Amino acid sequence: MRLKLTIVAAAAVALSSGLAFAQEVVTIAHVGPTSGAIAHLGKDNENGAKMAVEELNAQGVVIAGKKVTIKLMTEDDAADPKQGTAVAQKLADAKVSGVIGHLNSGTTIPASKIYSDAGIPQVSPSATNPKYTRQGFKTAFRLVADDTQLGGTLGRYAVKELKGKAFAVIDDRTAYGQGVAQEFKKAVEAAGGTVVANEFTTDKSTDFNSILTTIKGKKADVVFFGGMDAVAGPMLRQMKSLGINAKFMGGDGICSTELVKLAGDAVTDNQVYCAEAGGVEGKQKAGMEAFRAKFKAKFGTEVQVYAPYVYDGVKLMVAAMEKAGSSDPAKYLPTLAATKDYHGVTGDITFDNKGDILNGALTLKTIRGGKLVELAVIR
Ligand code: ABU
Repeated sequence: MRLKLTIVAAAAVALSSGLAFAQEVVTIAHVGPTSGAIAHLGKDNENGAKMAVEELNAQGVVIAGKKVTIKLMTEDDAADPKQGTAVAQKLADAKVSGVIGHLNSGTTIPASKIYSDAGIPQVSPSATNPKYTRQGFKTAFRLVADDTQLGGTLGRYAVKELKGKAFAVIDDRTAYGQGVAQEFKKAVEAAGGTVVANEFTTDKSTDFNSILTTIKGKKADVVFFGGMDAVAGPMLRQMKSLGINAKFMGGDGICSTELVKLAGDAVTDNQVYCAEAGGVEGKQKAGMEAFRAKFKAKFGTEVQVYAPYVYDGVKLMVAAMEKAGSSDPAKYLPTLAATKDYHGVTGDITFDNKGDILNGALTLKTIRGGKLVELAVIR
């Protein structure tokens, strides 16, 4: 009873003299599409952020000699550019210390202007349209290779290794889909292939019979789709119904564990080729495997594509705050920009002067035996 009274009295004295018991809280936001057709990808990314924050708080974060708590604010942009900018404005008004996101290029690019104006560092774990880091914003960083590298590598591979001759190119009219399809086409033509059909759809479409019938008529032996897995899955099923046996290729947007489920038995082994815009080799593979196992144990699901990149994004942002001795964006931004050889689960991260990852990799994959299988890591 006496001890209890002493503690209450000490607390009262501390409060009256302005001392606070609570630890300082640093808020970092994650934004991705956690609703809509690609909610599985948004939730995958959000879970990567949750895992990083939980680990950081468990191990203890110290900024300028003081222990702080990292708080994760999570927002849904529904992969919609308008909702993306509304959420970005909300985060700027809330004065968050940093943002990890968005997932889509179509939301990341317009949101990046708002973060830049507010001076808030933004690390995208997955937006691959080159424009994102070419606007001159000092606050924009990207942890993955871009569409020039993705589309270019896939285009060359399609002609040189898959020996494709007649190509059909479809895009979903988004910043990502159009960009990656354009880069693929350029690379195919430069390598000697012929584009026999250019078609487009939307990121919400479910019926592709008309464009696939046109493509069948043009006798394409490779179909490239610039878009996301939620559209690619039904497209593959409709290709099968129409008797189109062409190879099917796409960028990182289709390179998910969900695509395998969505396409189901509509695909044959070595029919689908895609590339994740990152990858690890050699000794670093063990770290990635450990991450995947920990993620599955925690959330009960496999990693889709980019959860490890979000995880690294949160941790390297907090590492920059610790090194700079401040969570004030103006103070830790130069340290974040100077990130060099940060050892993440996605590899060693160094930013170039645009905020892009230096020497980014791609992992080429195919579907075999109902699973995504790695073929090669390419730089
Ligand atoms: N990079 C694929 C998915 C995200 C994007 O829109 O860029």
